[in-house]
Amino acid sequence: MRTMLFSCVFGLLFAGQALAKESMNVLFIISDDLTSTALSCYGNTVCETPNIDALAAEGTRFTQAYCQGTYCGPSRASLMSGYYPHATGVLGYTNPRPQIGDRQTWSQVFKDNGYYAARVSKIFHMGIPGGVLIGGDGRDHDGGNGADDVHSWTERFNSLGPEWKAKGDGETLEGNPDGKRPVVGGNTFVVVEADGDDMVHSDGMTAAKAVELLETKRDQPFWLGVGFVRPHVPFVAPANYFPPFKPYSKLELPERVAGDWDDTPKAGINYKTSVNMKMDERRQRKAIGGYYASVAFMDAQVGKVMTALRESGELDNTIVIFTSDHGYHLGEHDFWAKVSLRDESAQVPMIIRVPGKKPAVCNSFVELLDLYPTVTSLCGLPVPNHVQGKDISPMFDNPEYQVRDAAFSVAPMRKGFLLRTDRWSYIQYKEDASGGIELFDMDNDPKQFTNLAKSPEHADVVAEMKKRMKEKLADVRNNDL
Ligand SMILES: [Ca+2]
Repeated sequence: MRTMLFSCVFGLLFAGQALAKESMNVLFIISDDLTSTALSCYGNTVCETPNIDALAAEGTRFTQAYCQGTYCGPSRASLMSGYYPHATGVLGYTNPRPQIGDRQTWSQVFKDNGYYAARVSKIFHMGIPGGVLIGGDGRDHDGGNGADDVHSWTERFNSLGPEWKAKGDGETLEGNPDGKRPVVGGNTFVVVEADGDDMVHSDGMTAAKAVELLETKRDQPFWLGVGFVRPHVPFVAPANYFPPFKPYSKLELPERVAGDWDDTPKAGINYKTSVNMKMDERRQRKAIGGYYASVAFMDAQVGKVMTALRESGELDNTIVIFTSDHGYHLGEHDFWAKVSLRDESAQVPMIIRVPGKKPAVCNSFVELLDLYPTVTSLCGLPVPNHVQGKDISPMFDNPEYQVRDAAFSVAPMRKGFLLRTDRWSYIQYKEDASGGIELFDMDNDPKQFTNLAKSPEHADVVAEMKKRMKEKLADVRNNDL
């Protein structure tokens, strides 16, 4: 009996050591406000993103990945906590700790299992640009750490940068029809073609810190979160990233149709439009150019981090994820920025490179919420019961594998809910849909010009999707909180 117990304990210890030595690392790179439509590996022919493309060429690129909230706060709180936004009720710009109590966040599972878990810059919500300028959410609380969760990290690092105050050629595009408004901060469309190099800016510093951490030899495996703040406004990047997009007049605006808004419920008109931003076509084209230059700058920083990972010798022992917290409108329907539940805003780029798996393109529906259980289980760690996402790891062997037939996302600011199936994009405003409904046929109308919600031939589809939405919301709220 005694011998048995001894060998049992010894066996466990030995297994534990073996696990620690063979454990895979995790490198989680998340860009802010990045739409997949701006990446060349997702088909953009103007904005070149060679470093993200290189990662896509070695990993699985997901074409139908969706965020769970279409702006920073709820999306990040959700993917890190493992709960949908309406499960925790974190619908604004805070971290989920008060709601989740002692339940583990994604990185915390790794930290609690002997990993070095660190973040560089924005992983949970952080106000941009205010938080980058002075720290935190721009109101200087929590010692410059914004809506961060201290329990998720072994170490954390912020990258303070000048944002709109960077020296260079700047212009405020939004709310500035007479051109007299100076370059301003806040959530404002501003372009700055900045003097100096990458290291002037937050993302340059973030890449440098990530490189330093990857070069540091340590005994523990790591979970490293690298948060880039571009292409979030202000569109600030070193001037050398702008020439491919100039003159701005050559940039094309997205296809538009007359009367596009006539069948859109009021809540479906995005909070930022060409009209309320007072942006003429010159300013619109420049906004696209400034966004693309910011994407190109961010892509170059991804390249630095990937080079460091390769040179560290750990590439083939590291799961690499690249994604964004939500998408972005670049003038489709005269909408700009996030919040909208149309595909441009709710769908996200997602690339996952798992050592030993063949490169692939996967068209199955996945959600940002799936990262937590998937990566945790791939690393052989226990996935907490509370987690609402699904383990998509079979997709790395079989890209046809499916875990759900619809993706779900919310825009709490508009009381909006999206259920996206292969055929339909169904959006409703308010829980009883009294704020309006949108239904788009994604096979025949992928640009979402014609709202079929009031079409008599589609009454059955609307009724069915409404029922499914009600069930989904009940399911989301059926949890241990
Ligand atoms: Ca964001």
